[in-house]
Amino acid sequence: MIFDRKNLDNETLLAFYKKLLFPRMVEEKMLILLRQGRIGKWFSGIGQEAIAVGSTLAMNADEYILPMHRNLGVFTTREIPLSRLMAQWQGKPSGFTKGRDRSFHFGTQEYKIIGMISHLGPQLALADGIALADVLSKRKKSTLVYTGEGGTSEGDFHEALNIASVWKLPVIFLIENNGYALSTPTSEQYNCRELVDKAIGYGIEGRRIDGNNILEVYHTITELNKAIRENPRPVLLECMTFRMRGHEEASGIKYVPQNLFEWWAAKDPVTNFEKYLLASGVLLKDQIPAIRQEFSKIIENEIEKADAEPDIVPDIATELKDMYAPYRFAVAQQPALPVTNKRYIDAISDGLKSAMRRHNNLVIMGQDIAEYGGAFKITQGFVEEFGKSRVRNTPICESGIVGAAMGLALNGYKAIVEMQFADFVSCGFNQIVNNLAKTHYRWGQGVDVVIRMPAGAGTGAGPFHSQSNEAWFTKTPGLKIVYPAFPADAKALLLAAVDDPNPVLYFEHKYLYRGIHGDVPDGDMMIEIGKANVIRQGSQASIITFGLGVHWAMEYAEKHPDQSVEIIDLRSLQPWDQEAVEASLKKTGRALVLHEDTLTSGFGAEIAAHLSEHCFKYLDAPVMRCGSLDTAIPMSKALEEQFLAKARLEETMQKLLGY
Ligand SMILES: Cc1ncc(C[n+]2csc(CCOP(=O)(O)OP(=O)(O)O)c2C)c(N)n1
Repeated sequence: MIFDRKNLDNETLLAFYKKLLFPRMVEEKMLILLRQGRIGKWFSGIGQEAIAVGSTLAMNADEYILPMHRNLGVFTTREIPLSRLMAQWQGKPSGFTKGRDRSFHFGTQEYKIIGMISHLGPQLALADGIALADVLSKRKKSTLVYTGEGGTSEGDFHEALNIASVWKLPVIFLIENNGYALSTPTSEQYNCRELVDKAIGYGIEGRRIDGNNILEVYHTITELNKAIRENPRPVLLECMTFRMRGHEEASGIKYVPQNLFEWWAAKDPVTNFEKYLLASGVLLKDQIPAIRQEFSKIIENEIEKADAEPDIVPDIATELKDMYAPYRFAVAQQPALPVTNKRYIDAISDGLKSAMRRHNNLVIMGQDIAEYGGAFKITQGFVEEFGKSRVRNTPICESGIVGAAMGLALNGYKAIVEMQFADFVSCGFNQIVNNLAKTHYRWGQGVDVVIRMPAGAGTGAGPFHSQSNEAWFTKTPGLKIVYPAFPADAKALLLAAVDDPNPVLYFEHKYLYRGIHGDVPDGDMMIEIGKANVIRQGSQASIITFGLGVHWAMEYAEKHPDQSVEIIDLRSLQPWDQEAVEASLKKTGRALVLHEDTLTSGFGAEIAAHLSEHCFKYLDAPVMRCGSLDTAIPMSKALEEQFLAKARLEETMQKLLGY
């Protein structure tokens, strides 16, 4: 192995050696602790340390790194005390996730490290958002994100590189090519000659280097950083290395040919660098035992410190509270604002514009939303007022853009993502339910992102442009979900969603866009998320509904003036207003839960279950549900009408009142 020190002095080289040796020694200790059952899982990075250490040394301390499961060297090089890492691995209180997540699955703003979730791939787009925040703030910074070669097969890899290239984001995408993804060799993972060749397809620079040579890693990334901080653009960097142990310590290595281990053992990053330093007189042979002894002592002490820490005492209230970033809705003492009569769609646009004016750090992203104004023209004219850097057309990649939105939030921005149709959120599902939703619970970081969801049927648009998919998300703790049914609520809930530091899914019904209008306050006004509205008083039965269902219920009530029907518009589904619903039921004794979503496991099931459990003694009839047919949504008018819950509203109400 050839080492080129370039301009590095002896002292720096010695410091690099220590940075490289330390994680190796920690790893060796981990193998012992693992055998003793004092830590759970361990993904060894032995043999790959030069990448983690060399790359971290090349980053400035205030630049973000997004490492993977084998990159202990990132954490030690950034000098996180080993006792805190141990506490994290043992699930102790002073760990980064309070016992809620394992191994390296945590982030820390203090050390500018954003750890991965278990899923391979999503971290790549987070780096895009972080870098975008730097570019928008005119900070000359680089962001470094890792993936294994196996992870490059995920769609998230493609989306993140494409976005970074189109938006010229200063991100180093570092592939740690260690030969195997669990048991899968590279020959079964990809079929290009070298992974770095993929850079050509994205129109970006690619480099392939020896990942076992710390100086090559350090110099390459230092040089790339210098260039991309000044002239922002992404780079794909393939670092060749080898996984010297099993995928994780329990999984064995039988499938790896022995000769590969021998070949790569000769290229060991620590011993080769040590040899080089000895040969060049930077390190003296008799210094090594002293360095090792010092490290052993530190390691023992730090482990003892973590061992001495008491275990976590479980507390349900704390767990529930920490699911969400703290937020107190300030009940505004608003003067009566002048109003203008507006369509639902214009109220949304109005709310968005107000939000953009209120928050200078708010960025909207979506397909065709800039000059074109979006598929429904909600952002028409926004580019003129807010500019293209804050009103961003995106490539067609929902997962990447939701990930980039989270990255923006991690780096001080707020983001709104417009799904062109709510149906397409399925392509960004993982980022929402696993990254956006779980991050605050895991390591205490709020994710200030709103996803706009143009949802619902009624326009004959068929199975993939009409879905009511709120129930895909209502069962995911960590998300807030709102669903306005009127123009004033649409504006107020949008402003509230943007104000809230948690991820909020904002459902807007396409059928209502141009179909309804109402008075909307001209100024900024918010409604507290989680508060329902009793829009019609009654004494015989309560219809509990939201979205288009509210309008069906109103139509029903008008058609039946002889029946005294109370209508509750939930407005928010997560959290939902249990108090208002219970109060209504106690008054009427009969409840119908109505929604446009299909019946089985629709959100109505949750409300019905809640009422049966908590309000049984007030019920004069079983709680009934009225939902759409348990089929996909058909296109033709007659079929769609038959599908929708509205077709069964009369008969269900008859059943409820006649019981
Ligand atoms: C989306 C997803 N699919 C599958 C897995 C299970 N899994 C965990 S690590 C791993 C192999 C990863 O290989 P690679 O990306 O090359 O990284 P390495 O472990 O070799 O460092 C697999 C399949 C996962 N974590 N995420």
